[in-house]
Amino acid sequence: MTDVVIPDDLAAAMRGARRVVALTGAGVSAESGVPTFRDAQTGLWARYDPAQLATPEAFRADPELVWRWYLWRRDLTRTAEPNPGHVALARLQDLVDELVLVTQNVDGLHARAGSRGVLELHGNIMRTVCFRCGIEDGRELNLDGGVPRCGACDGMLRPDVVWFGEPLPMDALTRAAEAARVADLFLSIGTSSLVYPAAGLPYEALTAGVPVVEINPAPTALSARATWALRGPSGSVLPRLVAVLASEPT
Ligand code: BV8
Ligand code: ZN
Repeated sequence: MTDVVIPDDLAAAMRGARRVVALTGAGVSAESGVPTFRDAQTGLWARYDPAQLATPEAFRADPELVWRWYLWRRDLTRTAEPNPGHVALARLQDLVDELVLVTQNVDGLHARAGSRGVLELHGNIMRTVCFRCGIEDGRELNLDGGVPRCGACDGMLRPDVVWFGEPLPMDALTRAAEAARVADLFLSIGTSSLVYPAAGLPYEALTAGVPVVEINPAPTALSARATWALRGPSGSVLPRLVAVLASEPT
C-alpha cells in the first residue's frame, strides 16, 4: 500500500477538470504480472533486447523467433487480470465529462477493465494481421507448421502491434494529440516517457498550458516538467486520485 497523499491543489484541479487525458505505459500493467519493457525479459528471453525483437528487421531475419516471443507474451497477457489501477481509470470515465485514455500497452487490459474507446497507439498483441496484405486473421495460431501464413496472399502473419521504425495509427495519434491540447488535466501513468511519438504527448499538453500529473514509483524523462509527480504504484495511487471525485457531494 502506498503512502502517497494527493496534494490539495491537485485534488482541486481534479474536481475542476471536465476533460482529462490519461497516457499509460507498461507500468500500469506491472501489478497484473505483465512485465514492463524495462524488466520484460525473464527466463529464455533474458538475453534478448525487446527493442531488438520488436522490429520488422528482426521479423524478416527470424520470424519464428519473433513469433515465439509474442506467443509467450500472449500467454502472459491471457492469464493477467486488470488491477485496481485499470479499474480506477475505467471508473474515472464516468466521473468526468470526457476521459481520453491513450495507451502504449498492447495487452488490452484497459478494455477488459471496462474502459471504452481506448486509443491503442502501439496496437494489440492478441490481434493478428498479414505482413504483406494487411488483412486481419482471427484464427488461433501456433508454430507447429512453422510461421503462420495468410489465407488470402500466403504472406507471413504477424502480431498487430507497431514495431520500432513503423508508423503509429495516424487517427489514434492525431486524436490523442488534439485531446492533449484541450484537456484540463493530463495524467502520465506508468511510462518511462522514452518512446516517441507517444512520449511527446505530455509536452503537447504542457505547451498548451495543461497541467501534467506523473504517476510512477520512479523518476522519468518527464519528471522535471511534470506539474505534480506522485511517486507510487498506479495500482494504489490511481484509486486514491479517483476517490477525490467519488467523494465529491453529488
Ligand atoms: C516511428 C509495441 C517513424 C510492440 C512498442 C524521437 C526521438 C528519439 C527516437 C525516436 C523519435 N521518434 C521516433 C523514434 C524512434 C523510436 C523511439 O522512440 N525509440 C526510443 C527507444 C528512443 N520510435 C519508433 O520507432 C516509433 N515509430 O517513429 O516511426 C515512422 C514514421 C512514418 C513512417 C515510417 C516510420 C514506434 C514506437 C513504438 C514501438 N512499439 N510496443 C511490442 O509491445 O512488442 S514500444 C514499447 O516500448 C511499449 O509500447 C512502450 O511504448 C515502450 C516501453 O515504454 P513504457 O511503456 O514506458 O515501459 P518501460 O518498461 O519503459 O517503463 C515502465 C515504467 O513503469 C517505468 O518508468 C517504471 O518506473 C514504471 N513502473 C513500474 N512499476 C509501476 C510503474 N508505474 C506505475 N505503477 C507501477 N506499479
Ligand atoms: Zn495477406
